[in-house]
Amino acid sequence: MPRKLFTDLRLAAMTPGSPAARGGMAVGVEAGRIALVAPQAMLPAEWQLAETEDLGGRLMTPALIDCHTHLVFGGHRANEFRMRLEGASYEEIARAGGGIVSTMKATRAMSEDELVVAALPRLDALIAEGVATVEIKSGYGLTVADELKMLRAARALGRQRRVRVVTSFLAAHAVPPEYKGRTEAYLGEVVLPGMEAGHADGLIDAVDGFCEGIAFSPAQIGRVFDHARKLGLPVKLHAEQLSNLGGARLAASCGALSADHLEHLDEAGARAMAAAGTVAVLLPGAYYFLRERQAPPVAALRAAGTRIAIATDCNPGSSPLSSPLLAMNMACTLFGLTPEESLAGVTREAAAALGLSAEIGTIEPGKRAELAVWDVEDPAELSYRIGFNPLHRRIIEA
Ligand code: DI6
Ligand code: FE
Repeated sequence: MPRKLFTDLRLAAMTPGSPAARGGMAVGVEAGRIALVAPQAMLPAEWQLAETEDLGGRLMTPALIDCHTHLVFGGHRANEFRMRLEGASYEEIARAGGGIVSTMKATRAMSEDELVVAALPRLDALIAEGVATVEIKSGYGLTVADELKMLRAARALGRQRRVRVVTSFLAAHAVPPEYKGRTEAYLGEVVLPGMEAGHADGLIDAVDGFCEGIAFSPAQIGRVFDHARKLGLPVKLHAEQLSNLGGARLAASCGALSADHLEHLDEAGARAMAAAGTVAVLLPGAYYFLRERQAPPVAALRAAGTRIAIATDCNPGSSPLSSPLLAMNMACTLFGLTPEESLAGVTREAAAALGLSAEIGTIEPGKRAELAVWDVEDPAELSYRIGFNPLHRRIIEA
């Protein structure tokens, strides 16, 4: 069995309690998994003859994980950006038939292949910053056929690049115009049957929803989650982004993997999430781009012991961001995370938000050999610099 040894690296292993970075380390890889993490001076005899690559003192972290994106979509919404700069709010634009529905129209008009071609440059931007796992949601098709088309495009992206794609079924993102005023019918005729069809085709890794005044109520999301439970699919939720409807508590009570956004979360919600092990996925790109004023309650999340992940939320309406490094910087500058929390948020905690903690997110024996090597000295530099990409390379051993 061929072994490969990476030497002379500063290691940010991201295991709980490990030092921020440790010099003089070696990492050994065998059969696609990490098999050895040791000080270079103490290599076991059986590793001394392994094929070796000297990384010249560079920093090694787990490959990054973008655990919340809407990477597959048609068109753009630069026009709405202009309208918001002139004073319209995101909610006003959505209620006037713009917003998610305008991207829905562009997405319905495109084929699966066209959606893949449109998404590839965004995926490549993530990969260029060290991403090896990306979550991609449906939610701009809003018919059974168009939702499945988006999910197939997401799976196809995972075959076109060396990246793990994890899909979420987000038909409960908006009510399409043909169901205006008939939300329950939309749930019964599109969301639930679409979930079944997508699940039957192996296209769905988790079920998501948008719990908000302009989208779905907690009771309606409850219906979606009940169906997911029947199919054995994990759930997650866009919650407390623009208002507090108690979505995070609902998500926690259903054992959700994550509740995401959370600007308007209260302390009870933070505690419920911590108790359920539901990860708080913070999305500073959306907060920044929508020029929100209320930041998520980071102190309450810390006090409750809620796990915190960071993601780009890459989407055309509220977060046209395809830089996880900038999301990390914004998590620090806008939300007050430490650089260590921010790095954990795109590695260990992002893995937890996808239910993949046993496979990825830290550098320790048994985990997948999915690594990022950076031309920086201190891991805090990854959050500190703006608009600069210090990635040396990704290492993905299959
Ligand atoms: N919250 C968001 O920020 C994105 N979806 C969601 O539920 C925005 C999606 C869009 O505006 O296109
Ligand atoms: Fe989102």
